[in-house]
Amino acid sequence: MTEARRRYGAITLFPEMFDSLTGWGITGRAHDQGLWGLSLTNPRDFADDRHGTVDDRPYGGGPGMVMQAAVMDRALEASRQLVGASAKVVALTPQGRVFSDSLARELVSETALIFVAGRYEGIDERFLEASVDVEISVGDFVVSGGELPAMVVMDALIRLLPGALGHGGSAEEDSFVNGVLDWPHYTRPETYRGVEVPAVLLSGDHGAISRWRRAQALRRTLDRRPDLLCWQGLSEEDRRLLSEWKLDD
Ligand code: 9D3
Repeated sequence: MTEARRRYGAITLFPEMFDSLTGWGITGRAHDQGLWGLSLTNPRDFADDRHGTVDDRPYGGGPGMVMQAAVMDRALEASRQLVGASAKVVALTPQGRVFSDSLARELVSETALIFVAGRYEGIDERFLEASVDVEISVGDFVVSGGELPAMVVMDALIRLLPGALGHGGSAEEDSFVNGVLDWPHYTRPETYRGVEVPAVLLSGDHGAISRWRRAQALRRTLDRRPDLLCWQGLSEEDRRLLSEWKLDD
């Protein structure tokens, strides 16, 4: 049994932004290979009036505008026609569950997903309550709309599709999976601005190189992201590498 093609939909006032996902890099190649497809729906096409109005002033007052529930529901109905009636609906909102590797692994198991990207101050809560399965935030910072967050989430899912990374890569080796950051990388020249590549990497001793890389990864995780380090997951060898901490390398 081969993995089913993923069908993704996006509801957005700026559908052209998603060209960067279909057109470039790993996600673009996976798209060309037919691993995933994207259907775009613009709420503007489902406005009540001839001007394409999709927003209105917030009840209770205050700044900004709110995307109307009825417009969003008509756009969602149209997207379901394209993506499939059973698609789960993901809205990108600053109030959502913070995105993570584990949420990516949950979502990639869905064959069909519709991503709703808001603009202005947000989307009418009645649409979110009635029609959205999960709200996702990409972190505790503010961006100008849901499009870039939707593309971040979609990129993370597409990388997990079998075949998307080609032969060189494995999604299992990526950081956050095993709770350890990457080790430092070097390429030619051997000396750059007076800084030499660590000698062990030129030694040809593959055992020593593996131990050095693992030690660097563990130390950098402890140093920069101690919240990630999963102590129970460490081997005896890992514990020894960490205890041999030296300031000079
Ligand atoms: C004054 C309250 N602001 C909420 C934090 C208003 C507001 C700012 C920015 C409302 C919406 C937005 C647009 N951002 C998103 O739609 C968004 C987002 C984000 O800003 N940060 C992290 N994840 C996400 S997902 C969607």
